[in-house]
Amino acid sequence: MDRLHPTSLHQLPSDIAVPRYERDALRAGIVHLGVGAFQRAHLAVVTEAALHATNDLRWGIVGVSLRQADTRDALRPQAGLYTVAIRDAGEDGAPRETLQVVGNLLDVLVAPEDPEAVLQRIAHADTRIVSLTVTEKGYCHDPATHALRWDHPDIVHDLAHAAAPRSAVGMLVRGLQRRKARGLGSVTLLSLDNLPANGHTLRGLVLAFADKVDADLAAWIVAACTFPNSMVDRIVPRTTAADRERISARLGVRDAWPVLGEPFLDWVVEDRFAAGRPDWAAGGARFVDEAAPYETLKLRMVNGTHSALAYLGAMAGLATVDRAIAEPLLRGYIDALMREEIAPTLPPLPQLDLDAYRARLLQRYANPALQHQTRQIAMDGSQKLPQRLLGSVRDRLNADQPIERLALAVAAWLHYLRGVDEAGRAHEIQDPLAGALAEAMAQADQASQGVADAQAAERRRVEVFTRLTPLFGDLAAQPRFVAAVARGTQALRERGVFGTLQALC
Ligand code: CS2
Repeated sequence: MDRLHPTSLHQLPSDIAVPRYERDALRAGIVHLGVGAFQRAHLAVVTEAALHATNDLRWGIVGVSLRQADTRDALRPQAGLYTVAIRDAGEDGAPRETLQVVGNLLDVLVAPEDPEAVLQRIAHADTRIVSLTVTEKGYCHDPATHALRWDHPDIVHDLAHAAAPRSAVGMLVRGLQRRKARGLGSVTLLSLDNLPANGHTLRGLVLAFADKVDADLAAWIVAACTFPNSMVDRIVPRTTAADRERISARLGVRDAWPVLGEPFLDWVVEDRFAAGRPDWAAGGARFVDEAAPYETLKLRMVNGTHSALAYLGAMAGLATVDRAIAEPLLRGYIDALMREEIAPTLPPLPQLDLDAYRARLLQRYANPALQHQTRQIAMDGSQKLPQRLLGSVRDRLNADQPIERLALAVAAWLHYLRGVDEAGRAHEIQDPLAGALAEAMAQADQASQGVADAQAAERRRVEVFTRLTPLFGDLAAQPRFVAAVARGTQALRERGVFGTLQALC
């Protein structure tokens, strides 16, 4: 089978969308750090729509992988072309798939192999936007305070090695340092990660690092760069070998690196671009003055319930989100969690029909064609829980409102951290703080040992565990929080996921 490539595009069936702009004339206006599946199914798709709508050829993308070479190795032989498969199910439940070949990825650089090439790209005259999807842990910060972790090995390394940064923050600052030295103009730094105030957070981290390097550089960044906040939403599960086979068969040429996504896509972004931007509205982006209310809505409703579903589902042996949400008890819990405990904490969004948003979300989770793994979402809990669940907890405690369902989601994470599901199957805890979490768990178990009363012992355990301040911050000292999480962990251990949910109804 031929490979997907500009020279094989003419062989594709006519129902598959392909780039219609002059690809050879495309310039790299965007450098994207973290060129994973999410960026290729979101930013690149919206950018492709903008290119088709305007034919403004300044907006090609150069992707950067900060760790692995696999994306570059797969996409170079395809000259950067790849397929986006949008999947859902028809009325009969059978999977449906729409394919589009995206052409705006001009190159993929692999930072560990050639950091110089990445710095040169950031400091290139064509570059107007540097965007990022490096996941929560890629920011090397304390999730509770958003402060840069000066003790993070990559940050320590990057302060000492100006020419070969490893972290996203180090790469950005050293790249901007070159821009400044070359007398190049403004640039927008655009975080597309699931962090609250993602632009603002990135700005704080970049300026902290830059200030350590050179105070003039920090001042230059303040004057030359903008950091718009944004909310991004599209479910993008990991691509499997079976996906690659199926998509290649339909294309009639082999695509080694396609991505999948749901039909839903939302992107709300602050319109503060220092050096222009593509006409992303053509791809459905919404430009606003302030993204914060949309971010809170999305992080708490979508990501908060996603994590809850992931931990409870994985512990109950439910491998995918659609199977988990098909369980009436889990669906009822997630629905009530949104309706009763999360929705009341949300900032007002006058145009939003929250009931419709909730119903739509449950429908998105039920999409059987995505096969989104609960264990994939369960990763990196220490970096996710603060903005997904703990903000809602905090708001409700302050308002003196019940937190039973939110606390159960946190308890489900603790339950999951034991590393074995309810059927005794082991799972690996993938988390940048895995070591600290295991240690906190062991200390918690030890502290509860001498306590005779089961309830008091559980409270003691949770109390000791929640002393992990980078995560829990002030919640550690909140007796109502500790007690509610302890009721959850005890119930989960004694009655399992379904027994616990039954009792909650
Ligand atoms: C998920 C998100 O993996 C996860 O943690 O909750 O990636 C989620 O699918 C997206 O944020 C949806 O927009």
